[in-house]
Amino acid sequence: MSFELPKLNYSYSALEPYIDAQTVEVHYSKHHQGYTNNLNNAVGGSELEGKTIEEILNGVSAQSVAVRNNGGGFYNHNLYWDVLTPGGANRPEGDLLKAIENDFGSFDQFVDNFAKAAATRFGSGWAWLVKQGDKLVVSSTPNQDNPLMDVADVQGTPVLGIDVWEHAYYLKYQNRRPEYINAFMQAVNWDIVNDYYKK
Ligand code: MN3
Repeated sequence: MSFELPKLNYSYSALEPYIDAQTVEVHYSKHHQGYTNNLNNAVGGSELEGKTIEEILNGVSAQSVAVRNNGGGFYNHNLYWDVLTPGGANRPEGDLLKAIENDFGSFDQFVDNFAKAAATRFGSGWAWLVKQGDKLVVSSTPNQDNPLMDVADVQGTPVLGIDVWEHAYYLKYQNRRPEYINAFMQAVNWDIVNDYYKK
């Protein structure tokens, strides 16, 4: 069994004007495909074969740098494209909204915290909304690390993640990472984030 690049359920231009078609095409068909291929190469023939990606990431401290980087890259981009699926609620509702209000004070305060974590991550990495038991927290990780990894400073289940590698925004936004973060937040499908929250 090997890991497969999940189908993108929308066209490359579907995230415009927030994320341009060329960026989506290269990011999905080159970067995400590359992490997937390299993960399969790293896992093939090892004791990791047959494990889920979550199982691999939970114990990643015992694995090679290739498994850590490409396993993270595979998982992180699966989540990224999923939460950007066009349509759905543009703000959280129900239990997720209540949890955000409980843990951050308000949705706007959460957005501020999340955007700040994304903007201040030095170099390449990700910012996250993370479920820790009944609690929600914001964190960020370097490279392709994520909160499922036993090496992460803040551990838990990711429910929303933003890629702040330059390959995610440079063609359209160049050095203006905060503009990309703002655009990303307007493209998030909160119905799907809610599904991750409830899992
Ligand atoms: Mn990326």
